Amino acid sequence: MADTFEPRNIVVTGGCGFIGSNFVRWVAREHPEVHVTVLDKLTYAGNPANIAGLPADRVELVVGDICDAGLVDGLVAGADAVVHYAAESHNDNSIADPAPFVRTNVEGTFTLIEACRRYGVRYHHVSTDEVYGDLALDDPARFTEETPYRPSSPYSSTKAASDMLVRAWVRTYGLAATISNCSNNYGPYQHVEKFIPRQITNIIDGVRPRLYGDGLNVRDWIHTEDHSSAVWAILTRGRIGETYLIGADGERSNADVLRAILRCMGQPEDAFDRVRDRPGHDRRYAIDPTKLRRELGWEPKLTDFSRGLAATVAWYCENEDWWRPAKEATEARYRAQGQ
Ligand code: NAD
Ligand code: TDX
Repeated sequence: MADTFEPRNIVVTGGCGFIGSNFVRWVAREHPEVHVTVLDKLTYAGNPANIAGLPADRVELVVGDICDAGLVDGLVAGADAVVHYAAESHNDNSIADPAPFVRTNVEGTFTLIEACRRYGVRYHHVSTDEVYGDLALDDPARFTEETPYRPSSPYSSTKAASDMLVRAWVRTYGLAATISNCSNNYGPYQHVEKFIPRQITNIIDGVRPRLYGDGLNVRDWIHTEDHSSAVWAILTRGRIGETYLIGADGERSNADVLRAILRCMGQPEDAFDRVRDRPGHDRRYAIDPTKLRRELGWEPKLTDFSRGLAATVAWYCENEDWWRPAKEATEARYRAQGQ
């Protein structure tokens, strides 16, 4: 399907994080006509190495805070579109210290949409399925665009708040915005605090993986490449003011994912420890992506989870230089939480 909006200059916030950097590399590969300005504060989760080696005339990094209205104004004024990935993204951190989540996720979004409103710039808001709360394991339902918001954690409540700001700006000011709510991403460049990279790197280090609670919680996994193609489809062909759910029919329990990692790495399937559960731990997420598929003709490509997981394991085995510097501090934080 042909793109109906053809941006040439886009600002990608959080483009040095996991999903943002995968999107930047995807755009550089698939759309060489597009210039990308990455705006990233380089928090503990941001790493310029994630976008290193891309053509300097097409991808530029500006180090700064999305809450800095003056900086944001200058960048947005010269752009056709803003794709907003920057966030504090980790649930466990939000439970330990919610303050940066409110600031970056709520105030940061406010700063960006104000600038987009001022300059009439197209805005795409990257959000999460966690805004819908959770489902019971035996519930036949999946989340749709009509599911009421019911966030559980400090992280997901700040993402829900940011979605609400965008919806209000669309209705009140006519902001040219779309919103996507995606399920759990996996793939290369994901921080070692997250479930899959944490367990892979623990096994590399000879440390037993850690499963929260009974491990029956279900997450709906999608490869980050498929998330990127979906965001591009929505940015260029989505209807203004609409929300699209992104998912690839990838529901799996944490215990199953962990056993698959152990198998893939030649370990016994029971070589893990159960640890203290996450407070307020959501039971199950599940996305119904019908609207995105029907309306925009989007289809995920990397739907073979075992293959994607094996490639991800191989990436962490081959890129120890990338993750090693973050590992010790991350595990120290978990130790302090009894996890
Ligand atoms: P991440 O933590 O890996 O990356 C976040 C990036 O944002 C980092 O580069 C960080 O430096 C930057 N950042 C943080 N605060 C900033 C600020 N104030 N100003 C500028 N930059 C700042 O996160 P991720 O997992 O890549 O998630 C990216 C986005 O996708 C988030 O909005 C998240 O809510 C959403 N999302 C994530 C998932 C997932 O599975 N990880 C699923 C659905 C949606
Ligand atoms: O060591 C662990 N053991 C464990 O059992 C860790 C780190 C996690 N878990 C469990 C908790 C979750 O049920 O694994 C599941 C996945 O955990 P995370 O990787 O922390 O992801 P989650 O909390 O599901 O949130 C992710 O998906 C939605 C992203 O971090 C969010 O940014 C996104 O919005």
